[in-house]
Parts: sequence; structure tokens; C-alpha cells
Amino acid sequence: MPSITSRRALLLGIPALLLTVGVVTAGAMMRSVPDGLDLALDKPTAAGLYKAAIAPQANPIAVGAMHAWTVTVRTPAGAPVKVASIAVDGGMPQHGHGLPTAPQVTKSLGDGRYLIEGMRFNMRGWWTLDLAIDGPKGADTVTFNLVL
Ligand SMILES: [Cu+2]
Repeated sequence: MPSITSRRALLLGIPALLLTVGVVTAGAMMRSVPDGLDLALDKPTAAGLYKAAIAPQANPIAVGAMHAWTVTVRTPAGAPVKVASIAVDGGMPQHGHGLPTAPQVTKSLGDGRYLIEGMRFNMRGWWTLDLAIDGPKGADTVTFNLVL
């Protein structure tokens, strides 16, 4: 039968252990954002059909705040592209979850620029933003990396 003293030690020890585990886990999560991530916000699409550039309308991006982005689609030579559709997806590769909202392109701003509304990031870390672009040269995709 455990003495009162050892029981108290156990009761004090559990929170200390949980705190240690929590700090180590948080540290591991911070460290685990891969080195050398391509953080370019202006890049060719996967098959090279277009060039796409994204820009947040809020800078810096506040975690938890709904905000908009613009995406600019150009030909590889730099001419603006009038696309048929752009689908927006994304998530956190290391957490196995997608975006907490369903952002959409809501309007064309002209000159190959489009407005994406409804973006919200609900935690810090490595996010991807995936665009599926369907335009005059065909369908292509591009993935942007963001570290918040
Ligand atoms: Cu996450």
C-alpha cells in the first residue's frame, strides 16, 4: 500500500511529466518544418504551362483571421492569362489535415489577376496552397509552401 508521501510524489510527478512531454512535442513540431522548402510565391506551374504568383491581402498573415489573396496567372513568357477556372486546396502536410475553410476564386480582377476569398489558417506551421488552373493551354497545378 503506497504511503501518503509517495502518492503525493506521484501526483506531483504526473503534471511535471506531461509538461515535459508537451514542451518536447512542441519543440519537435517547430523543428520538423523541413529545411530548404521552396517558399517562392511566384513560380511555374508543375507542367510549365503557366506561371502563377500569389499575394495575401493581409500582411503579415494573422493566424485565425479570414482574409483574401490575389493570384496572377501568366504565360511562361509573362503575358496575362484569362483562365477558365482555378480550384483552391491545401493543408498541412505534417498534420494530415486540409484547409479549415473552402476558399474560392470569386472574381477576375483583370490582367490575369483573380481574387481568392475565404482563406483562413488556424495554426502556425507549414501549409501548402494548391491551385488547379484550367486555362487556354490546358490544365496544370501549382503548390505553394507557406510557413506561418
Ligand atoms: Cu495543423
